[in-house]
Amino acid sequence: MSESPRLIVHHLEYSRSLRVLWLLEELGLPYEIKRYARDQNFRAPPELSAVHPLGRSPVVEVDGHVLAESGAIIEYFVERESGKLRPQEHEALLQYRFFLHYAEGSAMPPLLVQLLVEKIRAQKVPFFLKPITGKIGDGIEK
Ligand SMILES: N[C@@H](CCC(=O)N[C@@H](CS)C(=O)NCC(=O)O)C(=O)O
Repeated sequence: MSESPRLIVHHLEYSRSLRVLWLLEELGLPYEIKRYARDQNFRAPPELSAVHPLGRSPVVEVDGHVLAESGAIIEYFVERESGKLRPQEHEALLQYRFFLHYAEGSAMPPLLVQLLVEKIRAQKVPFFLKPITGKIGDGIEK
């Protein structure tokens, strides 16, 4: 009996690599997970940069490649599995492609800005600086 090839998901906690794990579950593909904890600044640890120069998650090792970018990883597996999960009908295919790109292209940037604003607001600063950090947050949010 032949063993299935090794597929490793480099999974950072609280991250987009959940998308890849979800996809692999839907496709029924066996995989291993290497877990990474975020540091005190909520950043990825340096070990991830040793796997891929972007130093971000998700990263997947598969078929002799090291793949990064969640959208590219998703396309790789959908194509590799003979288009499983990709709609055939034209309108549905347009929607599929729209949402694949919408996630990173349009949905994530404002969410990241919101995260940044919340971090600025939560920053511990002397009380007389609070109005200033508040104004910075308001200014970015506009
Ligand atoms: N556009 C990339 C974004 C990758 C990315 O920024 N991942 C975040 C987690 S959701 C990360 O690794 N952050 C840790 C850091 O930047 O230090 C993708 O879709 O894979």
